[in-house]
Amino acid sequence: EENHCNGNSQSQLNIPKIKFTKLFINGQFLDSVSGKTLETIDPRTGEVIASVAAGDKEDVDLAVKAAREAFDHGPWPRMSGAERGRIMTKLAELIDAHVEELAALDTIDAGKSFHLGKIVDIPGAATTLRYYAGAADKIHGKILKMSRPLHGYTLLEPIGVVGHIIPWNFPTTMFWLKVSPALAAGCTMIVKPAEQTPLSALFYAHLAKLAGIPDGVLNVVTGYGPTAGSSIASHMDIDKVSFTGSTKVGRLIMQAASASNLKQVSLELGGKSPLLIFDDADINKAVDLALLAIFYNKGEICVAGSRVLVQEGIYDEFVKKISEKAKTWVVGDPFDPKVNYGPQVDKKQLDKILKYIEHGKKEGATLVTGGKRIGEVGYYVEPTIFTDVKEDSLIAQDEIFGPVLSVIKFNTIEEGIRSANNTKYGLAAGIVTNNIDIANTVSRSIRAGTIWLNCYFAFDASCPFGGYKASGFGRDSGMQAIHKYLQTKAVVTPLVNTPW
Ligand code: TXE
Repeated sequence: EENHCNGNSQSQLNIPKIKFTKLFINGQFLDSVSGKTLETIDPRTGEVIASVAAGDKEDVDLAVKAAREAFDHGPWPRMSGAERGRIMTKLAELIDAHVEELAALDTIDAGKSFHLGKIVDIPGAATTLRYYAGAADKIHGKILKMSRPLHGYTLLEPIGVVGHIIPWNFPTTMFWLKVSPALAAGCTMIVKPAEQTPLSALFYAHLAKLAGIPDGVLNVVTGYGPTAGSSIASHMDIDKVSFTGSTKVGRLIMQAASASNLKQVSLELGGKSPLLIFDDADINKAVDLALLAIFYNKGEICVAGSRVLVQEGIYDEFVKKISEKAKTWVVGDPFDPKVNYGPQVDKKQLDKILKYIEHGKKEGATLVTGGKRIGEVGYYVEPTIFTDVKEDSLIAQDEIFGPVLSVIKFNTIEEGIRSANNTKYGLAAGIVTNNIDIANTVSRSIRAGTIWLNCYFAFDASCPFGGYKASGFGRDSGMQAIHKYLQTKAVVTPLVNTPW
């Protein structure tokens, strides 16, 4: 238990000066029309960091007007892809120049590790931007091979005004995974960050202006989901909404899109991703991978390996080792480089996690380590592991979105596959084995958008990312993501002497 320290020591020292708290519309920082604000909270202490403008329908309307004007008449969709790429590359350089400050904003806003922010999240955002900057001048249609004497070709055109609604668990990564391909495609956009984590998004708006992104191309409307968020989903002049968040809100977004202007929708939703560990695995490596898969970012990650399925032959030894090793994970102030993870994002998530832990106990699973809140200040939860979990129980089916692992036993390969697929979700899966036949068979048999073989969280800008089943549809990341923000136009003309 000595590894679990409370996170409120010296917390005030690490709070950077908050420079941007207003909506960013048409290249200007503005108060909300209503004058309303929302308070963003430091999850290390529960204290208010800053009051940020709370946008609502009127503000979304202004942002959409600016984005529509920029799309219909502005330079962004009309300039060459190479020129868009040049500006995006400049923006990536500005992000690199502000790594510490940006990482600190995400740490105080979301309780994320400052160290990982500096080496993963923030530089990763610049990498994403550069990837799409390089793609911006390689977007083109095809010549068609027609069966009649016709000449046909396709044009890929930007889809128009995009609304991005993003969550709080990766404020930086999510922002750039959505914004970068949309910028490359020549779209204009409105981003609504989560109400828990508005700070870095506003800083990015400022950097975008410095880099030379024209006014109206990238607007940021901070605010709550049912007000600002739903105004985006039901707006009559937004052409596409790209959402990452809960399955519950994903359904609302689709309904709103359907009931308004039939805007296109892509959804990246929850998960209950399995990590399958086979008898032949190196058990120590498997234990470390399983711990990383569930406890990275305090379990607040859509692809968390929240179900570890272990084959019978190594099950007992695995359980013994993982419950011991979990105790070496250090929970505390996310600014401390020795700390593995910090507080959950807010009181609501903390309460949700603790409720599921109680459920797990009642359902008869064995709690082998953790299970409690740490301290009374901040929203810290112990690394928690349940074993002998029944695959149909609530803790094995619901997305807990916290540091709570279910360990489940399986016998044959077929049973492992069946158990892995026994979920409404299909975002990711991990497989640990050195047997190539098992690796290939299981990879093909699991209905999920990403399979990590002998690794986990192996993300890359070039790698398509998204869900099967109730984890949503559409792909962020990779070249596929650009096509979310494009549409195809076919142009056809008769060849000379074609009888028409
Ligand atoms: O998500 P919401 P919450 C899951 C995770 C978590 C649970 C609840 O299980 O515990 O969802 O989290 C905006 N119209 N994930 O309540 O509400 C909201 O303002 C339009 C997994 O925070 O879905 C925010 O910007 N927008 C997920 C965004 O939706 C609305 C990451 C996400 O918030 C809206 C986050 C509405 N009616 C949570 N209501 C992942 N896939 O990684 C809310 N929003």
